[in-house]
Amino acid sequence: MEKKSFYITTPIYYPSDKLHIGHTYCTVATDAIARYKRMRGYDVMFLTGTDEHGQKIEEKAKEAGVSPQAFVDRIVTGEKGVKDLWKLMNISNDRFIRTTDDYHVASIQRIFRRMYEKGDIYKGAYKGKYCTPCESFWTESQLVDGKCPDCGREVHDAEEEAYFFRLSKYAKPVQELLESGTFLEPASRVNEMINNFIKPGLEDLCVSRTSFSWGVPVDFDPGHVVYVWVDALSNYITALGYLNDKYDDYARYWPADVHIVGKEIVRFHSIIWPAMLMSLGEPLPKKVYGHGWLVINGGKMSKSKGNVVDPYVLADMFGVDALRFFLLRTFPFGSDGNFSNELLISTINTDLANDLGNLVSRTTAMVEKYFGGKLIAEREEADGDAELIALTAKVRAAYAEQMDAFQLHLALEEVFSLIQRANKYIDETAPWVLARDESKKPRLASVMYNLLESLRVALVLLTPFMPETVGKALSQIGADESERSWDSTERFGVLPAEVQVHRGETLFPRLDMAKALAELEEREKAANGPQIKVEPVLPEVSIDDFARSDLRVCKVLKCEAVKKSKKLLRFELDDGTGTPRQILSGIHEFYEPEALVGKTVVAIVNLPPRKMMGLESCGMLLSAVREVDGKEELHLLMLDDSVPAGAKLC
Ligand code: ME8
Repeated sequence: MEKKSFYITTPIYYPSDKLHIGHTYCTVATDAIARYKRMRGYDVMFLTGTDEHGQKIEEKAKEAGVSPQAFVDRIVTGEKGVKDLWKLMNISNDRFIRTTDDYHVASIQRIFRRMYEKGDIYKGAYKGKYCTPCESFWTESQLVDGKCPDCGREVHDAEEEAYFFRLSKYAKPVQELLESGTFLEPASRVNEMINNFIKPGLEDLCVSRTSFSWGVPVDFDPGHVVYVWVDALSNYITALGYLNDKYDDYARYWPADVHIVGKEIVRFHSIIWPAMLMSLGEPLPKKVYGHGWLVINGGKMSKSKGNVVDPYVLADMFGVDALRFFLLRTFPFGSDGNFSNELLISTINTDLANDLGNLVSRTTAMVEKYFGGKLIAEREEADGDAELIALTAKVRAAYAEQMDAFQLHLALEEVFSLIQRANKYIDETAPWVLARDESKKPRLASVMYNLLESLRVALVLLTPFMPETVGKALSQIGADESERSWDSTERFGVLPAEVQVHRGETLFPRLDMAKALAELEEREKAANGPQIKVEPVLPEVSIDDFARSDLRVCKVLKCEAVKKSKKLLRFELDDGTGTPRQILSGIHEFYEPEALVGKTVVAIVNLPPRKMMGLESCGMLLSAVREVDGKEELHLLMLDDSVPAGAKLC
């Protein structure tokens, strides 16, 4: 029988900075759902990727002094970049799209043209506030005190030619879509969309810009680039081969079963995206699920607030699976969750070390101790077994229901109710008492078997959340491949009667809260390194302009503090001309004058002379200056003493 398809996506990430734990949360959640669906026998397509165009990226690249493509390449494919992070987090995406991929760019041009030819895109004028020095358009609401939010300078009214998408035309069908069935979940987001965006009136959307160039060019009107959201949203179909030859899966997977997205981009996915698809005459996705944010002390993580949490540090210290588990067990998927290191450590201790880890280690230890690792075939059932067996079946069914509704934390809650019940079953049956009496061996074997079986079912259900560790635990309890599938959990009693356990390493060691917090702080500090403020690269100068600066090697003949000045040092330098040169330099707070005599330094010698504290300075010494952790550091440029005075720098 042909498998049913299941197409699931995450948002494609802006590679404007390194990804943090909030991004990781979304992708790990999507991964758990994708793994669950595969386990249930679906033909899954799980797509993620990066959204690489737009003004923000163009500006960041400029600041970094590299091309936009080089800038995004570093964040997407470079060390500890997006792709590395997903590999580390064991993300099982089937495809990874970059919006700078050629096939995607070509599809976007065709999509734009199709909507234009249909009459849904037309040419108009984009009105806004323009900051001339920054060459940026702003909307009224983006201004800060009526000024440019980037440079704080005056802005003026301006217009630029732009294309518009007739979003207004689709207001009614989009509203009907939002109100019908379960297109948008959680249901609370539906009213938010209707009241905040549809009811006030949907305006046509500006879908091209001419004031920057890092985007997909409109092929029939070159100076325009396609609005980044039109480009980004379309990734969900271009990655399947829509209007391109790269892939051929559109018929197989579209419409998507679910787009998993963060709450702030629900608007784009539940209003603009369906309207675009209606315009293209394509089927609509079956569902958009808007998850909440991970917040810190109630506020969103952001680099400017300095409160972003680095997933690399957490995964390295606690393990990938513990981190995946924590994210999905702790925070209800549809709501915001307050992230803290304390919560992470206590969840690992309570659920993983105490409940799950203990159950695995106690059970395997007892099978080893009482049966040499291999159970005997004779069994003796007793009252109390039926309840554990019935609970196992109930948990499996409830888990499936919650997973199908993307209530990942509730699905885990179910599994843990079984794990806790199994731990209690150990206390109730007291195997150590049964073990004292040889005639109770069949009963003891039965208790052990029931524990292994309920544990096996719990572990299979945990597989989408912690694939690595669960695999190890299933090996410890002697489950082979055929005893790890979803179908194998339908029935209690699948493990062979004489199952062989292999006690192994402790899966989740208990953590000491204070020690773990202190170590984490150290690791975070080490990972961040000193905060060095990097100045943006200045605009280009010609080689001729540069060559007009006369930079020379000088030897320090004399150096002394200038009287009544805290900062100034007076240098007498041999610049190779035979006449000593006097230069004043404000570096006393960084150097004692005696220490500099005899050093080989570099000066620019063709600056106009300048008077300071009554003394003439003929040039300037070169230093390397940087701000580290908010404090200025200065290093006078010094060369090897073998370089002679008067040598020119070029
Ligand atoms: O929005 N907690 O990209 P993005 C939970 N390129 N989720 C968070 C989060 C947090 N603290 N911070 C960010 C974009 N996210 C677009 C998407 S899709 C066609 C284009 C989530 O890198 C955020 O909600 O800014 C969003 O869903 C995702 O990370 C990507 O954010």
